Amino acid sequence: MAGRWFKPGSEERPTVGDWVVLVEDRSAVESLVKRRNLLRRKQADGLAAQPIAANVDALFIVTACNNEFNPSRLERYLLVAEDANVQPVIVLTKMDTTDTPETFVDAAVAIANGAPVHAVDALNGAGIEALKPWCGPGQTLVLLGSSGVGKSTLLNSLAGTERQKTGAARNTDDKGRHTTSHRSLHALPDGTLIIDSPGIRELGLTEDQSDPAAAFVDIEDLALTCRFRDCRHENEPDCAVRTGITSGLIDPRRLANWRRIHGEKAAARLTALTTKPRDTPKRKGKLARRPTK
Ligand SMILES: Nc1nc2c(ncn2[C@@H]2O[C@H](COP(=O)(O)OP(=O)(O)O)[C@@H](O)[C@H]2O)c(=O)[nH]1
Ligand SMILES: [Mg+2]
Ligand SMILES: [Zn+2]
Repeated sequence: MAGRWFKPGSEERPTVGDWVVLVEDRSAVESLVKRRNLLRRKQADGLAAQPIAANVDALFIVTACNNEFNPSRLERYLLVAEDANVQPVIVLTKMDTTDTPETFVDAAVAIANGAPVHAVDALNGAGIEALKPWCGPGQTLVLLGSSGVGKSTLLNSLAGTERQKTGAARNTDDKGRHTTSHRSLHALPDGTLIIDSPGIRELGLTEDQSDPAAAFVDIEDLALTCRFRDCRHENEPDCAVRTGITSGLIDPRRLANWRRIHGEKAAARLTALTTKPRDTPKRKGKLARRPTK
């Protein structure tokens, strides 16, 4: 890609899943074809959004039937899918390692907002038939989830051959090493395109992304009947959300996660207001010179 591609923000740059027009001798990218959608996450510096993949038909949110399973993290992934208007599918790997995979399935269904939830043994293929409706010619899937949950293993099983190296998880904490180091797109024999990615340690949400909407529809709906429009569901009188918790309608963990995400959103707004335009080299220099504590 010519240097001019690196002048605008990273969202304007071709990313995995994009279609591009090449110059006639195919030596350079001429233009970027308009995307259908773009999955993105917040960058480590908190400023710009980082593209994950473009033109995606389904986001496979991969987690395992073990200690890695975390509903609050799943809710973040659901927001990422919602932001891009992409169909989320929750895939629970390692169902062969537990006697009670249904407890993980039930916990995922409780927060999935109707998104499909499937338990699989990614290693030996049990259960992966259920993922076939999202496969086929022209279908582009993205695998996202923590390191070691079995994303690359699932890709290999769906492909029928070893496309990606996989890593043995450490037994102590169920966390894997980062065996996959970069995003890659794989064409399967049946025409499916699968984008494998390294594990995401921390899933930051961008300013506009962190507006909990459909992923927290139960809380948002109840909030409409709080006495105050800007109710934070803390000490305000006539708070319908807190009443919902007392009556068992809302899981307190969910409200805590909703609050945390709202707090991050406020912080992101503040950053956006107090910093110069994104991606400028000047700003980066400034950050680099800031004294470390
Ligand atoms: N028993 C079992 N092991 C799995 C399953 N999925 C992945 N693994 C193992 O978990 C480890 C990490 O898998 P890997 O695909 O590299 O995870 P990734 O970091 O998400 O790509 C490997 O040792 C896999 O063999 C599964 O469904 N069942
Ligand atoms: Mg991997
Ligand atoms: Zn309230």
